[in-house]
Amino acid sequence: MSTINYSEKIPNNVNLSEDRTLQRALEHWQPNYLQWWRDMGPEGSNSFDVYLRTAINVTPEGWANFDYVKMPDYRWGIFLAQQDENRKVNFGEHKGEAAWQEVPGEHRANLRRMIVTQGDTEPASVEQQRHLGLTAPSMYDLRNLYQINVEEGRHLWAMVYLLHKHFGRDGREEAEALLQRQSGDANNPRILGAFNEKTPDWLAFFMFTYFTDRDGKFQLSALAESAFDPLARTTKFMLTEEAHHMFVGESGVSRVLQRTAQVMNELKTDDPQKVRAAGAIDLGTIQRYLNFHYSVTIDLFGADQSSNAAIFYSSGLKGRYEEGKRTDDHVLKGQTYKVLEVVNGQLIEKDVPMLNALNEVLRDDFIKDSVAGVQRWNKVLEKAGIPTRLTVPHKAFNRQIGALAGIKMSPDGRVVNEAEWAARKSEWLPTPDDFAFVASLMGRVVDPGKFAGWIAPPVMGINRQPVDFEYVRFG
Ligand code: BYC
Ligand code: FE
Ligand code: FE
Repeated sequence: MSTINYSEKIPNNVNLSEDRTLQRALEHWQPNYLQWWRDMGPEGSNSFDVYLRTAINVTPEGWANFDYVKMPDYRWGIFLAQQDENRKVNFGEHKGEAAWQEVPGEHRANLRRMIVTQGDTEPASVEQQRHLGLTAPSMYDLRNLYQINVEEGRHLWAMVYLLHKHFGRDGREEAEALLQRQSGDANNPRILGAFNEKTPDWLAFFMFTYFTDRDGKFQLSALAESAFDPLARTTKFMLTEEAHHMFVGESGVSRVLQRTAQVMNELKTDDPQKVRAAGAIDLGTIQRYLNFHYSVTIDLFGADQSSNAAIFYSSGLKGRYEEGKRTDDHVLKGQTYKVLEVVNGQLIEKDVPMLNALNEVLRDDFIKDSVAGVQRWNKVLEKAGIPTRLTVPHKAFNRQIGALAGIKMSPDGRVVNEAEWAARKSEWLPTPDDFAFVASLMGRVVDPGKFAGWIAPPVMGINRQPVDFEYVRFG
């Protein structure tokens, strides 16, 4: 079933009405979700009409419909990619067996944990971005923020559906808990580190959607290989939505750079204070934001050696990025992979069993993908004749998870002592002064076609609409 049924209370393409018990359970969760959206979703936005896309079909061709929607009326629902009746498990110890339509008892706890962890990130990001609408640099950007927020809400629905359908009472309890944990809450925080950090301003938002939504891309790609077919199908569809989130981040940072380069050229200066005085964000601040978001995001891949990761893979729960395109045996027993470790103040590489290093394998795939976009950012500077380049910091910089946690490392990969770290931290990570400066630029600019002074307009609008289209009607 590729077309989505919108006549029901919960839009879906999973024949929800044929399972009354499940339908009732989800309809019971729905008002709690809406209450969470009103309490924790985008601040002050409930009465706005927003030009949003909604899924109408799960095939790659023309799945989206664009129209004005009040966000609390957004048709959040359950959309799984089409089923392949002949799908086989393509990695691990069950390789070659038919994909599972139900959860095998022995993998129940691990699958539930993974689905809960995935689900937890989605509302967390909405909470983190809750206040950004008040300081949007344009109506175009405001609409993109809201689009991302409603889709992250839908990603929560995707995981809650799996919990309700396949995990019984435990699943229903987990679905409630997903609405109760809160980003940054000291007593009941979100599960993963990056999702308890603040997203205080739009530069942070663009870095988050570039780097952290890209963790989403890689984790969802790994889950899209799962032997548990409903998880594979739902994450496959989520990936089609993720592309836009990363686009918002990549193009957002590009536009910031474009504006900064323009100011630097006009004033013929690379002095950060002069750039700031002219109302643009200096390149040093942009690099420090990048360093922060990159390092907290690569922590999301987990410990570099993890027996969980080995079990997830061998038992068929979670594959690698683009598992199907790889030419090895897809079982990986007896193979090794290089991970980093610090011994006597020196960073060394050591070979470990690959199955235990699969978090690191996925992290390295993520790193390659991230670096490519940073090079595209550098093209903006190059074209403007600015010699400075952005770089991603060393993998061991500012890490909190795994063997590299707590090591004092410069962004260019030197192990440094406490004294050097303390002296130079403010060159490497955003400072209170950086945050205060960026915050000082954040004012609400929402007249159609108008843009804040620290960011260039986009090349084109959304859904082939002009850049000065009325993307949000405030009513
Ligand atoms: N912060 O053996 P390890 C997205 C915990 S983003 C705090 O390495 P494992 C999105 C870990 O839970 C995609 N704790 O763990 C983006 C474990 O705890 P317990 C999200 C952490 O299981 C933007 C312990 O440390 N999806 O969709 O191999 C906007 C030992 O670690 C962290 C997923 O992550 C951390 N960073 O790997 C919106 C996919 N890292 O059990 C949405 C599902 C690890 O000892 N999750 N820990 O108490 C997974 O596959 C795995 O849970 C992880 C962790 C890869 C995250
Ligand atoms: Fe998501
Ligand atoms: Fe996303």
